[in-house]
Amino acid sequence: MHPTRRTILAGAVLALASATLPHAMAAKPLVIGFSQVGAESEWRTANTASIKDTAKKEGVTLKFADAQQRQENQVKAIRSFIAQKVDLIAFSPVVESGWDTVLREAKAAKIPVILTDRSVNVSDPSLYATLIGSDFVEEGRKAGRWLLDYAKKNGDKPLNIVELQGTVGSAPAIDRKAGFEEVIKGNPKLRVVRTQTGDFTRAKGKEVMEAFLKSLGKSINVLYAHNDDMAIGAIQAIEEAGLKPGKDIIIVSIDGVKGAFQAMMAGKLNVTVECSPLLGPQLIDAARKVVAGQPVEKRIIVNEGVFPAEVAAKELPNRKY
Ligand code: GZL
Repeated sequence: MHPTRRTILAGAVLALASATLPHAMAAKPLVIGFSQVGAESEWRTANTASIKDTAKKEGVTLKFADAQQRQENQVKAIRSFIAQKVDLIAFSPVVESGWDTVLREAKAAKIPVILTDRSVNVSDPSLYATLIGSDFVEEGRKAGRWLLDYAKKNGDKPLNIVELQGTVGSAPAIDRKAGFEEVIKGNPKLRVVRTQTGDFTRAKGKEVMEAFLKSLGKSINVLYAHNDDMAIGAIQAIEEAGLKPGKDIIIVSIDGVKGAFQAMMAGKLNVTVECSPLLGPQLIDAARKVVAGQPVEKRIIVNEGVFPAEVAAKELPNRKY
């Protein structure tokens, strides 16, 4: 074949290949295995929706597993993601401890891990790439500061506080308790007289508040709940006991879900400290960077506010969860 003709033909083949190549070699969608704590609260429902919606919008293949608040189910899910050779594993650890073994298996399989929402206690911090979530100690401090201010404005009389803790061993329960105590220890008239877990659910929050009321009755002045769902459950118990939530018993809570704003508008809750569940966009962004071998911050903090009852009606229309 004449050289010129051969050159033209080669050029045509190259042009055809390069026209089809991008399509044929289009990056395959990112595959993320996500193990979720469960569906225990309004907050969790909004967190799951944020992650699923963002994955869908971003063309990410999400393999999603609900652990029903059991660590063994999360470990099983992570092992299944390893077997499926996903590109990245992400999870919200139901409790802080007991993750070293399975995270070492992920590392051995060269699958990066991202923590969302809650942290873990591991011997080797390289077992996860980053933690995306709130500062729970600061959320506890904010709750404590609001109560200090309330006490000062109300004659600084002694206040008996009952506390509904989150899931035993979980980062939010440990840290929200620590932050709150750190602040209220500054006023000896504020005393936590009972503290027990309500496992972040409305049902358990109501059940434990009933027990508090049975043993302490009208001597309870304040309820500090580690999340709005337990506070809303407790509100039902307080009303069934013939007392006025938000008045006979001041209620301080955390999350900032719509149910809390509605309770504040009804005068039954006094303040909620925001804890944003809308972590989907930050998770997908960090996942793409980690898989591409780009550096990410070891700790990505979500910034949040405090919403007292006075602003509830104005703020509710702006709430996204
Ligand atoms: C906080 C999250 C907690 C919420 C609860 O980031 O882990 O778990 O405060 C949820 O509502 O159940």
